[in-house]
Amino acid sequence: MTSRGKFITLEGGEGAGKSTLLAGLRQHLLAQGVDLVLTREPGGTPLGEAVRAIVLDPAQRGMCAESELLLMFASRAQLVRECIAPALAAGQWVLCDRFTDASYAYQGGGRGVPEERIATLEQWSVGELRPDLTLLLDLPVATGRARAAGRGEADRIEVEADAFFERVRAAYRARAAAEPSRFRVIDASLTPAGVLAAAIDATRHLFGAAA
Ligand code: Z5A
Repeated sequence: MTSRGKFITLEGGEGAGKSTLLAGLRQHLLAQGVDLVLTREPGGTPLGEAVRAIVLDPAQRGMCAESELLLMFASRAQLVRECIAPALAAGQWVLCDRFTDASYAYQGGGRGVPEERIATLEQWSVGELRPDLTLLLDLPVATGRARAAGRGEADRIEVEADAFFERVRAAYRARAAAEPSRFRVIDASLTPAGVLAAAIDATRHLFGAAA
């Protein structure tokens, strides 16, 4: 019988270095012989990528918090059914750039949507699926924003004020503190090599453990 693969998610604020880490961690896991699927949220499926275009579109500035949250979960419900659950069931590992913790941080912490509402949507669209490991790249807001600043036009979420991103960061940290066995908080102000080394260290316990 094929044992379930491992599910790893990357989280953090703007410019924290998730994409940079994803590339390095991908190389490492492939070198370990892991059969790996890379994906992201919002996105990862044709439907999810269409949702991503809408939620990041600066022209959608009138989007209310509830619509934003529901769109994130529409993308997620599709991604779980079309990609993540089948891959894990086939024994593949899944490395996902953001997952449900982002909704708690951005729509919960950032926008003020009550946590119970997010939990209801999580139960409905994700069921019992949770990551085996969540790497939280933690960085002062100003540092992350400075890193992201050189990338051209800001998307609809990136134009939010610093106070919004401070609430997002606090919500992420609170989630990590509440679930220390799932989260590994990584100091994202380290060099890219330092961040990767910390992430590799955090994945060690996933190898060889029966699913
Ligand atoms: N969102 C939401 O609201 N609710 C949800 O449920 C979900 C998402 C799932 C899209 O996310 C948006 O959707 C996001 C949250 C929201 N909005 N915001 N803001 P995304 O993940 O696609 O976009 P992002 O958060 O804006 O990621 P990013 O800004 O692209 O950052 P990153 O991937 O974490 O960083 P990076 O591209 O690897 O690095 C940024 C720059 O820093 C780049 O020049 C690097 O070369 C540099 N860098 C990276 N690492 C380092 C280190 N260690 N030192 C120095 N410089 C570094």
